[in-house]
Amino acid sequence: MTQTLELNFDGIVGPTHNYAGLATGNMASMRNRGLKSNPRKAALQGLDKMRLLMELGVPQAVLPPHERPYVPFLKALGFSGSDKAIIARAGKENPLMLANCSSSSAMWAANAASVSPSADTSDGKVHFTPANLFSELHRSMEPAAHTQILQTIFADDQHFVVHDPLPAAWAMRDEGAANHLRLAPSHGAKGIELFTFDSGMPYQPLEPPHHFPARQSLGASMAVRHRHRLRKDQAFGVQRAMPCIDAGAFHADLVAMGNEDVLIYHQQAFDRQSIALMRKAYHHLTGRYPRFAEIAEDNVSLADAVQTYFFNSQLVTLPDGTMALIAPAECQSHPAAKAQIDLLMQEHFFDRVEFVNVRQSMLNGGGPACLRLRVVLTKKELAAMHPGVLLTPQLYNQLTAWVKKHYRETLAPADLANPALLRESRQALDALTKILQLGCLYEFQR
Ligand code: SUG
Repeated sequence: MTQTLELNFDGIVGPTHNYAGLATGNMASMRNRGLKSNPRKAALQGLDKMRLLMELGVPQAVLPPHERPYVPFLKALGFSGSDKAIIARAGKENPLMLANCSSSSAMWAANAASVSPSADTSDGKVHFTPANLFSELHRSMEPAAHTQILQTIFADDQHFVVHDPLPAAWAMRDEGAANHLRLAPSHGAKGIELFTFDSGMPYQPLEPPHHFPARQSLGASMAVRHRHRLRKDQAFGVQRAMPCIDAGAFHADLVAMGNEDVLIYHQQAFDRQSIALMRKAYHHLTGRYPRFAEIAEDNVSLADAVQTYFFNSQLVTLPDGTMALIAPAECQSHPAAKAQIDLLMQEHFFDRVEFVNVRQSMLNGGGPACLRLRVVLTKKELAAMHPGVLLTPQLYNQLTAWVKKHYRETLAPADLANPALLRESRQALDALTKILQLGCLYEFQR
């Protein structure tokens, strides 16, 4: 059995999952604003994806949802009175702010943090930098809770360093692992880490021709590399081509995916020079060449990629060393995406494909890969983390029963103002901390 593995931490969808149209530049979020959601279905779809991975032999863990609606934020804006009264008043006076405070967006764990495995860091520890998620108001409420949760799970400072998020400033805007790729001969070997960024200069504001926000800064990408103590020849900043962002690919994981020595990317994702640099650096470090698959615009257009979330598939290593693609069901019914998957499989970029239905998340612009944070751990490091969040068949059963007990089947935007939702959500999260043995994680519990 291999001494190093990759653990996928999926965010559990929260009880307030809804469609508020909050994310500028995220086509699905903008298009589906105001739809009724089904939080129960959303959470069960997420758990089913996790079970699939577990059954394939890919280690799986969970991250708990954050406290929502997040009353402390409304208090900071001047709302006062009892928590119930604050929710009711915010619903009447500022429903958009209430929607921001009620988003279940912490479920997209790929935005929780950037992670560097101990094989890459000069102090031999696993480093985490929780993302500051500065670009979107509803997501800017996540970093403190992500930090606390990661500190709780990875508390052992002999093996782990959980940094603070970068300063919350436009020049340091950071969206975590969704913009981070790693190439290595195997999970446990030294690899090169690619930090993609969206703006040309560290302190450059949004340039006029681009109408959607560029959510990852060069400043953040540089700072994370320094903090994680990555060697110069093992860490690179790669600029993402701007047309991607305006086409709706607001994170790099909508135009590229990788695993071990494989990188599959859209023709328009990166410039030629960066691709050549990655190849050279990989060869220099490992003595081998990585396997790159460039997907032509004629095969899967950027628009198709954004519509199907083709690149938001999870490429994972199975216990026998082969690779599987965990692709959104939307790719199965899309002729161009399906044909491209078949072709990549024929060319042995992966050996198996599984299509997963995460439709409730997809309607908010989050595919299979958005829902998970990859953490490469040695067996020793695995033994040092909090075990309560590791998915087992028993925990899967407990969590599905918990969702069925606590989650609503429909949630319309107006329901967010109902104080009963606050009570239900807190009851659910309180019960979850017991299931996952996480102690008093939430502010309302203290
Ligand atoms: O930040 N959607 C998320 C989706 C994140 C996807 N993550 C990755 N690509 N890794 C976002 O845009 C929508 C919320 C709403 O509109 O209600 C939202 O936040």
